[in-house]
Amino acid sequence: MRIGIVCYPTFGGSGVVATELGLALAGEGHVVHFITYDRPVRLDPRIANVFYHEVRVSDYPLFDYQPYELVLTSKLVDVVMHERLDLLHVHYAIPHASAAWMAQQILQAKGIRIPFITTLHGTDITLVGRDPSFEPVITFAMEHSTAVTAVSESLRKDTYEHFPVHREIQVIPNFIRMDRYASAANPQLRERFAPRGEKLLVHVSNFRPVKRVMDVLKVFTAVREQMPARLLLIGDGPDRHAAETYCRANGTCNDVLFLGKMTDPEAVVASCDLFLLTSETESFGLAALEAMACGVPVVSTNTGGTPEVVENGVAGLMNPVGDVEAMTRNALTILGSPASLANFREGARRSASRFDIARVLPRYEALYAEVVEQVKVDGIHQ
Ligand code: GMT
Repeated sequence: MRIGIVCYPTFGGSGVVATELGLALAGEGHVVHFITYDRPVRLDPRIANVFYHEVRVSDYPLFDYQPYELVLTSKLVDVVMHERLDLLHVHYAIPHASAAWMAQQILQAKGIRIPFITTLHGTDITLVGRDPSFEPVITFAMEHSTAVTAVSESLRKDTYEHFPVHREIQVIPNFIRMDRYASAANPQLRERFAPRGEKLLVHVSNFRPVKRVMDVLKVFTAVREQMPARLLLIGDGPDRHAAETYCRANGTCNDVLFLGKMTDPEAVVASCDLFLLTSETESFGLAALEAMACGVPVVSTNTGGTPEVVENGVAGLMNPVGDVEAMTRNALTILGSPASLANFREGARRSASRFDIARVLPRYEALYAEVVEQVKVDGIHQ
């Protein structure tokens, strides 16, 4: 098939999932065209069957706000026509789903039928989407997508709760390439980050308030009082300054390492002992799944879709949002003995393998075949 993928090219999980999906599809012989404003961070241009189309918005001085959605729409029309695409798959509803719908209507007027699938990733529904000013557009775009998927049961439920949507939403969970993480641990990195044999805790996020990064620091500080430990923070974002200020105030700066954004965090994560995910909510928690695939257990909050990903008591331990004491206890339980850590490590990897790409990719391919057929038979939903 000839597939167009629209996503955010940044470090967020939705962009990572879209890119990995496209690469896997290309590996199966499909031709995949990425359409977005920058090359997705994990997109290697040397890979066969993969193409990238940049959406460039000119900065005409009349516009205080550049009309990205319209430029994206025009680009979609152009790529669908000239690359003879069979379908579009847009990741993250805002503004990709409504742009895809507009492109579909324009193409219809030219006699071209193109189905589009919208995959909901989380904040498009749970945070941004709940801003009432977005509601009518997102609802409309979901209703008029040829198919809609959500990355967890929890997100599917949230979508029905927060939007007046009546159509079917299929859950296709995020996935992981287990082989990519199999041998990621690096003894030299371990030696560098834990020179005195400290336990290594790690957190990866965009440091937005929803991640509750201060809880990560509080848990780490409490764990460090019980055992030699260091914390690696991967990513960057609005709460980084507050995190640094906290470390300075608590005298933990030497043991908290801010590594910034990384395109391949697995080498570092795999060399750690425990992943902390303290979020207010996560539709899925891809960062936790990546850690599990590396054999790193997770202490996480039990909200949103995370309980569908982190098997409590097997891949890690869960606790309510904001319960720093429980998180500390859980961290100490996992790290408390070599036997416990080894058990959780093994459980984490086993648990992650439920999401191996080999199980998930065929579900997307089946859906693609279905929507292409549906549009042939029923035409476009106006
Ligand atoms: O977590 C973020 O803020 C980034 C966001 C994104 O759009 O990339 O992540 C969302 O999508 C990921 C991939 O499906 C999920 O693993 C994350 O749980 C989800 N984030 C939230 O729901 C907060």
